[in-house]
Amino acid sequence: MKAWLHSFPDLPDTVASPADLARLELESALPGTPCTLEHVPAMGESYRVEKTAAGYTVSGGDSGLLYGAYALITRILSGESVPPVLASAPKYGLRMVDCWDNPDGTIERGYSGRSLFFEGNRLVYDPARMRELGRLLASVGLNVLCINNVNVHFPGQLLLEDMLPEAAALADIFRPFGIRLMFSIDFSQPMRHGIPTADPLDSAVQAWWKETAARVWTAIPDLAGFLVKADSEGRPGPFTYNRNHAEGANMLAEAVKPYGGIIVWRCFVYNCRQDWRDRTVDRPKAAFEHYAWLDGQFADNVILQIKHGPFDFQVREPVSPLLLAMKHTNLAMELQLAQEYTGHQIDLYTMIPMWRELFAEMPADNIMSIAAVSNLGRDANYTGHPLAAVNLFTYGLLAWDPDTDAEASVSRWARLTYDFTPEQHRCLVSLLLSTRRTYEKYTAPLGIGWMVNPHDHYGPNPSGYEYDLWGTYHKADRNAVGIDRTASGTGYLEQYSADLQEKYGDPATCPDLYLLFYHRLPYSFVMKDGRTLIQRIYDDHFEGLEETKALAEAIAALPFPEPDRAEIFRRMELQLRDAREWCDIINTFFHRLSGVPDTHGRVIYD
Ligand code: GCW
Repeated sequence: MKAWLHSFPDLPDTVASPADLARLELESALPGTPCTLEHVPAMGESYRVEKTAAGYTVSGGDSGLLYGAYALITRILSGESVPPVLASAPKYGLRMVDCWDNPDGTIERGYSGRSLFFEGNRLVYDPARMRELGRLLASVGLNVLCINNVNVHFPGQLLLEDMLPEAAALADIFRPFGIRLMFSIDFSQPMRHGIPTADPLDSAVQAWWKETAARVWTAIPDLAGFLVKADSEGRPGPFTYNRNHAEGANMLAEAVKPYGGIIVWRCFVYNCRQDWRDRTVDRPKAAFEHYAWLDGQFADNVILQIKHGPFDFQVREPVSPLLLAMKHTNLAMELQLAQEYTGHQIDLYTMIPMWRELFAEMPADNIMSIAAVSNLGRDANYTGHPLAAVNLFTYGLLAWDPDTDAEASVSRWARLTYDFTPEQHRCLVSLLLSTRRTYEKYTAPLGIGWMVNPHDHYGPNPSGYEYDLWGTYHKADRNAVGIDRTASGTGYLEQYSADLQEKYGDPATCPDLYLLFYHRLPYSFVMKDGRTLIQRIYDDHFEGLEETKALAEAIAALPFPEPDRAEIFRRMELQLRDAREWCDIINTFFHRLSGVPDTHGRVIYD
């Protein structure tokens, strides 16, 4: 079993550089194929692989050589033909994986076991597993790993204080893989050191961060930077001192600048203490309102990291208007591999079709970097569900090249993981590509989002958040459902350009799958295909359940090797149970409210 390179030989712990590693990997993966490496430092991360009479010549800069080696290895092992010249450069500078790992070994929104990096409030790890992880990430071109949760509570802060030697040793392990570490920091951290404030304009605060940066970069000279969640869901930030986020981020940026460090500043700022009675606040508007006016005011070494949609990693959201608005600021788009709202790595959910849709709405040049919340954990297969690894793999390819084709990349992962016949392979790829739509059908309808159990975010609960503080309401009543976000409603749509306002503003032209994100509509609303809104809701849910049954049958017919087989089947059973629960609860919810029967007379439980 190839298992996407897990089963490769363990790497020696003495690898000096990406070039050395490239040589080792080529020798062990392609024995008997002579490969020559040409180190061209100016090529940086880019590579060129050329077929020669005897074998291949791989040229590239430091990590370019390694990426070239993996490009060749993964193509050959997946049975793809290698063109005479294979040359590539990454589109985005920082291709980040953000782990939400806590020092006590738990992972916030983690579904693959405990942390790979922490236990008992210490940084402890298995070096052999770290090398294996380095190989997985580098083999798809990922180059930054933030190891700790953006929610930095004490003792997470100790990373900068007394876990630095262990962190430096970890950075040494990842360095030959072209991977740099990043740390999440707590904006109020100076206050643990006798400074009475964290005001970014206070000179003692500024001096503390400068000294800290000097200490941290002395220990880890190539640390990529700091990741900051400020004024978000209770985390401290500049608002406490009446400072804006440019003032906060720029202060940190100045401290890390001498070392080439970057401040990645998250824009997940909204009122998480909203009164559901208050109709004047519409949560998706928040990020744009907080940041768009600051465009052009951030230092060069600040990157604003913006979640892909205006809410929070729902199954379907429009592209965040902030990603389209800030033309004079370095931006990173944040995706989420961890399946927080997409089935907890129990339900099958292949993400690349969704990511392709995002890029169809947003020019790839709008961003300079890309990040994804990790789906990794200490489980032997790293991603809990064996098939969830496809999301890490395809994310890497997309972060390198946003034009990456969904089917081709899923297909490469499948070939690198399972030895199937061509027919079985085609079946697996098409199943994986279908899973996002299936999940979307049986969960909250037509872009409305949420409807999950509060807090853990798994399973249906149509009004679980309806009278809560989080700003995620559907306002379903006996006549209608949804929130009007056009100019006549909350005005959210006005954060977009005129052409998008036109496309989404009229329910007659708004694509069906976004209808209830933008509009409040009566159940009798007639959709483009002639069905009523309520009938469409019922149909989608019944279809989602039927598709899941078919998925389970097709998956059962594929010869997955153990231990994957047992794990895949076990989770498929749970997905089937949950899809049924979703289908019946959502249909019953809308049927009870509307009183409208299903035109096909299928069973809806009252
Ligand atoms: O959706 C919320 C999650 C939190 C997470 C937060 C964020 C790390 O439920 O668990 O906190 O997003 O992105 O900061």
